[in-house]
Amino acid sequence: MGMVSSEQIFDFYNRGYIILRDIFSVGEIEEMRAGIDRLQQMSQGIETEKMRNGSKFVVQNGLLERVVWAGAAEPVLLKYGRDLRLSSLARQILESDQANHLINQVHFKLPGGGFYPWHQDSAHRGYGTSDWLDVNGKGSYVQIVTAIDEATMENGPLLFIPFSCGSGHLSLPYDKNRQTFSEKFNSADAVTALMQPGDVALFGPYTVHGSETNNSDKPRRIFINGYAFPEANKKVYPGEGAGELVKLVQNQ
Ligand SMILES: O=C(O)CCC(=O)C(=O)O
Repeated sequence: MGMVSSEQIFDFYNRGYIILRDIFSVGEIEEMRAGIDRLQQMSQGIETEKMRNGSKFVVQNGLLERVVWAGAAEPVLLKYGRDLRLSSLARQILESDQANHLINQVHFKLPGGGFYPWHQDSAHRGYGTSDWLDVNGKGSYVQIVTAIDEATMENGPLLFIPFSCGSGHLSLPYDKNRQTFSEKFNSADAVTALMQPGDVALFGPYTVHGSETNNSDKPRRIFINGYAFPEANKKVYPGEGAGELVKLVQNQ
């Protein structure tokens, strides 16, 4: 028995994303949030980008934007990034009993910050370069987003374009500070992922997604883990231990 049904796996590959409710308990989210708060403390004094305690801290316009390979500086985040539930989900989606753990990252989306233009994660993985090969022909990658704070209409929730994954990699233009316009998808189709703390969204590398600026007065934090099918990735990711080949164990 797995974490998701065959219908959910179909949706993942067809619509491009699925959202699972209540995967982590209130207590577990509290533990993650405490680690994330400590990361924010650790970021003091950083103006742009800096490696600290094995993680990479990225600050934009005076706001902490993300911590890359967060589990090096805060091992509790590596523990949860490799939690049996996430590992089991990655195993079912990738149909593999091992994967490279490429992403273990926190997005802070502090008030006034956190805009992400429409994009496909295949571009970030290096699709079309020697860094990346879609070895299983189905994307070879799963992005798993755990909501730490409630995602509301005001605080820049994740937005997905359903079925945008159908044509594979779209070579969309990408400028972090500017919205992406393309005739290859219709932004009017966007679906808002309203999530509660402990909910988890899963999507593939070809799903067009993005998010707007946080217009609320509280952070909208998410914890992201990305797993790649073995041999798909050749890129060296920043962070001590990033990219390790791990066993994907099935949740009983
Ligand atoms: O934090 C966000 O809203 C954007 C997340 C994202 O683009 C991703 O996980 O690939």
